[in-house]
Amino acid sequence: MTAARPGRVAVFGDIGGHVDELYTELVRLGADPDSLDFPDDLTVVQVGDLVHRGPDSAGVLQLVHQIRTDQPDRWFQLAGNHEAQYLEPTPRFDWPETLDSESTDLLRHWWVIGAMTPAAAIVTPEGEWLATHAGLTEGFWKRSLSGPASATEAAEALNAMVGSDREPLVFRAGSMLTGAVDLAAGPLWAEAGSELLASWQGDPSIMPFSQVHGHSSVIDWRSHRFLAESRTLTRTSFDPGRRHVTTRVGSQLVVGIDPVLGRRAGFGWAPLVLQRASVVVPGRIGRGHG
Ligand SMILES: [Mn+2]
Repeated sequence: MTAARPGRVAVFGDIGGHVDELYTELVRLGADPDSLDFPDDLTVVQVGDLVHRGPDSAGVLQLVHQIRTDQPDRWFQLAGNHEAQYLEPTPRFDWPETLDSESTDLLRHWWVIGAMTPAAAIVTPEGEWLATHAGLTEGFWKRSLSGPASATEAAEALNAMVGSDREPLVFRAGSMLTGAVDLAAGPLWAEAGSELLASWQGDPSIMPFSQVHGHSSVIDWRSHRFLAESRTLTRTSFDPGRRHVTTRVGSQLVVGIDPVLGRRAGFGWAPLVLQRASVVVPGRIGRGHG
């Protein structure tokens, strides 16, 4: 278990191969433009999908690898479905790009040593947040994790699946892969509106912690088309300057931060910055294999 000291925790959405966008945001947060040394109060959680789509996936991985080597325990990496393309055993999807062998080896290495995990918890004075790539659906929380009461316990249960015979559950698909809506879709695949948010609408009061996720969004930022049912949208606010979507679920929040950078980016976006926060990644150290 790793806990960084309390400070600013910047949660980055899907980078998708946009190394220049990532660099610019880190410098905006106070990282040194040359060394990328972080200011003392800054820790990063990245929710996966570092790679694919944009111009330089290998460059993104090299940048992240350099930061993590130079500054241990300042960058916590989660796995997205695009990283999972290179892990075993996972559902594969058709994608026109393939990473080079160095990039592939790095992702597999991170996974087996626990340096890239399904989940992290972020602890703040106001409460706990669970960070995953796609969000934790109510069905997965209840049936696959037995309903953990805190984000730290949820992250612990998710991360403990890796390297166990339950590991395939981490990659449980959802409608984006199968076409069929699944209110127990897994934390790397749940679709934001129809699966993640819809799953908690039966009884929103039972979601025990807030969540932050990437992967998909209840708004198409280009067309401004909404991709969720009206009872979700009435509880949702949009921050187009940062490309954040915040939905109230009972007394908790679900914040979607996938900026949908696409192939060319070229618009404003930002990580979600939580104050007086610390990151807890159960299972990250001492898992004993790899
Ligand atoms: Mn994704």
